Amino acid sequence: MRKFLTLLSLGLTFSVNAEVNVTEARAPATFKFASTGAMYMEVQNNGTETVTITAVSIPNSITREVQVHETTIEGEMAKMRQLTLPIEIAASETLSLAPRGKHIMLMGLTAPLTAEMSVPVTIEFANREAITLQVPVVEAAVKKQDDHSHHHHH
Ligand SMILES: [Cu+2]
Repeated sequence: MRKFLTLLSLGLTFSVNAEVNVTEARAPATFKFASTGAMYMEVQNNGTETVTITAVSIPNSITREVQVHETTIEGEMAKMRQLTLPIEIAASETLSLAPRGKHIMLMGLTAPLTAEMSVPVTIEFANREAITLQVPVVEAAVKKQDDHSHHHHH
């Protein structure tokens, strides 16, 4: 059975179970024609055993596919590579999914992510219950100039 948790405000700490807390979960709003989006959160393992994330999923009604990526900076180029699950979080460690680092990537959005919505994400673990979080979409901090939409000429 899954636990359903609702994120009421940013920074709220979830007691997912005795050992795992998820904080700062959010997804930046996207531009109107964006086909991809990102999701960030801090997953803290407060226990004494390794926690293993085996799957991350978001309903098909929102995005075609979910991947976990890592951004690396090579020279002046930011490159993303896909990480393969499972991902382990050692005892007392935090998996930080944050801008310019590891992140959850929504590939093939069915509609743009807008600030009024929330995105349900289900995280599955080895040997413990899956959790579903309602992750709020927040206004993106990135400048509009960084988006590709201005390359359209009519
Ligand atoms: Cu990515």
